Amino acid sequence: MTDLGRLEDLPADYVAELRAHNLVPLWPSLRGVLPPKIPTRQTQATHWPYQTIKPLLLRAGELTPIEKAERRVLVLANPGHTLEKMQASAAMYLGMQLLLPGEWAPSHRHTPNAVRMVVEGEGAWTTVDGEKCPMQRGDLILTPTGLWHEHGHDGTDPVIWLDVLDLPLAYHLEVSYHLNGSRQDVIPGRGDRAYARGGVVPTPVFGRSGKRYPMLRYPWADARAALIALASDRPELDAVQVTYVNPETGEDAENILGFHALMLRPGQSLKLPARSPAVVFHAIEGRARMATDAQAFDLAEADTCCIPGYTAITLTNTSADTPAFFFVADESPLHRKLGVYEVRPDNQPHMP
Ligand code: GTQ
Repeated sequence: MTDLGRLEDLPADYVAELRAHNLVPLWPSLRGVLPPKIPTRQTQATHWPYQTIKPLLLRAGELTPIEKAERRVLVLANPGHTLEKMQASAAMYLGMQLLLPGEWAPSHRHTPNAVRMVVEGEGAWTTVDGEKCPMQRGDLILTPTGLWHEHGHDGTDPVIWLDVLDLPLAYHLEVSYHLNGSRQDVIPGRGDRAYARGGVVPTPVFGRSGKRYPMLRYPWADARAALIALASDRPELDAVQVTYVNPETGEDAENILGFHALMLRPGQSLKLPARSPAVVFHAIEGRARMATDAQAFDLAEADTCCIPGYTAITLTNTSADTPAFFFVADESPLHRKLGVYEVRPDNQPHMP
């Protein structure tokens, strides 16, 4: 590859004149923006242990009343992007949110898509678009773009959940904003009950709901049962994984980020090929050793980590007698829509 001309090779007065006219020569920066074979990634493999987050989040509960926070969240910020950017990867934002008994996080809606993965505690609920979704550990609750949502808590102990948003993307695209609303009227009916059986969807005489988001709550009990059935029916299957989809269309549950649940059999070591999207793993039950070519760490129960794109991953269940279950969030729907989704089983470029 020929070396391209540098900025220093140009006369200073020429560069100054270009700049004065808001012009920049491409060639000194061409390799920077189009690097050979593999993109430059700011995202660093980062591990956020729950035992570190939890006491600090409970402290936030003492320091800042909900009225002063609106959403009491500690953001899981990737140092590779600088902490101020509050992003886990190029498109993903992660936050750990605390709601104390009796508190209410008022109704709002915004352009970024969000989901909640419930980590700990009983008695909280999120009302989304009029549907009151109970929050139990491991449940996935969607709050897609534009839908009103508010959180409340009728239980006796703190409730903590993980928020995953495509906020960095929306912010970068200059489309991120919110609207405040008033307490929603709860409309009877629950998508997680109506769509409780895969392959069987409600069909009133005049046709299906046609709703873009017919199912807002995905109970952990059902996803877990699906994984256990899959593992026992398909002993040869390496990646025991399910994807959270729209039960009417089979498409990804949300437009930008993809959501999955993954099971590792006792003692299983799973090799995941390098893929273009960054990935977030959150341990719902059990634990695992997470390894890339560059580093390794142990994910304990309720821990969360982020791995940059184009990175091969080996996940090992360190328990010899119990399965481990993970919530997985990634940027794959976005990459597919953009036509840049790529798998590199041999670590070589496979440009689509
Ligand atoms: O619960 O609606 O972590 O609006 C960031 C922004 C949570 C929420 C976050 C939000 C929310």
